[in-house]
Amino acid sequence: MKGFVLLSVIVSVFPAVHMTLIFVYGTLKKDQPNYLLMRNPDNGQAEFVAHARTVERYPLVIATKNNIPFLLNVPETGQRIQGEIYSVDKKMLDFLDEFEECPELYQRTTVQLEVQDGPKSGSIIKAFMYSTTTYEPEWLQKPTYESYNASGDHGLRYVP
Ligand code: PCA
Repeated sequence: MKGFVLLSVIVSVFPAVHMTLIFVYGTLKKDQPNYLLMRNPDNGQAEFVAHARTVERYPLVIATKNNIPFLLNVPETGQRIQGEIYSVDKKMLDFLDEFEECPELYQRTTVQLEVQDGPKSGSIIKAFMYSTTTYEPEWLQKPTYESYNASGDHGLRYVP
């Protein structure tokens, strides 16, 4: 019983121990087509942490007939990418892995981020993101974006 009480206290004081940081740069961002999936409690918990941009430059392109955003795992080309950091529980992480067809379509890799607001503003932190190393060579010739917007001037409407 004592052990249980102690454990409960530890879990309530450190609720973040079971959480994972995820950087989203595409359709999962606020106001983008798949954001509501992260807000649905049936999928798990996701808490907004901060806006951030990648420390490295990457090509963020829109590809396939469904106009899907992909951050290509090719550092030092493209731009520093704008996105949002969320703290997610295991249930949401599992949900997102499945939704993003990880590891077939995207691979969950780690990325270094510069935090842009909130208490950790200015610091460099690491998080997971869904990027891809399995792209068609011609994707490297596509226009790149610093900040993805499904309804941007590019006119490439995302097909869910
Ligand atoms: N969903 C993930 C990867 C690209 C996408 O559309 C995201 O928003 O980060």
